[in-house]
Amino acid sequence: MHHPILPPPPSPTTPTNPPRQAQALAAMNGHTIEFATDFQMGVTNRTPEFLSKFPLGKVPAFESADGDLHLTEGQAIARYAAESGPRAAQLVGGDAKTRAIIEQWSCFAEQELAGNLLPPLLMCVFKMAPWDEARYNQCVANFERAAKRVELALQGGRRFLVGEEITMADVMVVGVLQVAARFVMDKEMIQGLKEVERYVREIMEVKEVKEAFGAPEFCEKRVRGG
Ligand SMILES: N[C@@H](CCC(=O)N[C@@H](CS)C(=O)NCC(=O)O)C(=O)O
Repeated sequence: MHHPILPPPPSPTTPTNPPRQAQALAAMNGHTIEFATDFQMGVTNRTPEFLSKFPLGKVPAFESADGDLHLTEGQAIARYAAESGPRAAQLVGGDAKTRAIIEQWSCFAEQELAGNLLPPLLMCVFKMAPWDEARYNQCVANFERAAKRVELALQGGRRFLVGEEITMADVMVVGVLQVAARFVMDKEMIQGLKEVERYVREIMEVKEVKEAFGAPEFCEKRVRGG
């Protein structure tokens, strides 16, 4: 059903998760996302054909099978995958209040979790940004504060962020947390995030999530630069 123009799926260890999150959500609805295998960053996304569909030249970028829909912004692509199929009401919510809460977690995953995780990864893993200790410390502190918010939501052994079944909220949040676990959410930080650790492990056991993200890995010590 989906024929997106997307870069090849990033490995589960890269922070560019939106294609993986969409892949898991599409699979829950019985669909497969086809990834472009010949995508070359900085080349394919500069071609007139790509720019005519996606003027900003950014990825992830998605084209529907009928060619009628062109989307960028990972969150919107994931939402379309979640809404396209029999489990739509479960994944995005069956009423306005539930939909708003699930949307809140999706925004939170992108802005509070991914937004604070990305700068340290760009500095220390991808070496695409210069080392800046003050910024690194601030981002890690902001990330930890956001992760504590997830910890609070999971108190009492809750398995899902919203309701009693997996939703898009879990896929979006765990999509970022599992990358954080590999690089930033280390032994020291996880001491205060025991429910988060359990939750990430449990959600990553869900078949479609496991197929998209692989097995969870928790680092001993967070990456650093300098
Ligand atoms: N807000 C967008 C960000 C997408 C984005 O910044 N993509 C980068 C790669 S991770 C890109 O395509 N850069 C190419 C460019 O800036 O020309 C999303 O969440 O999908």
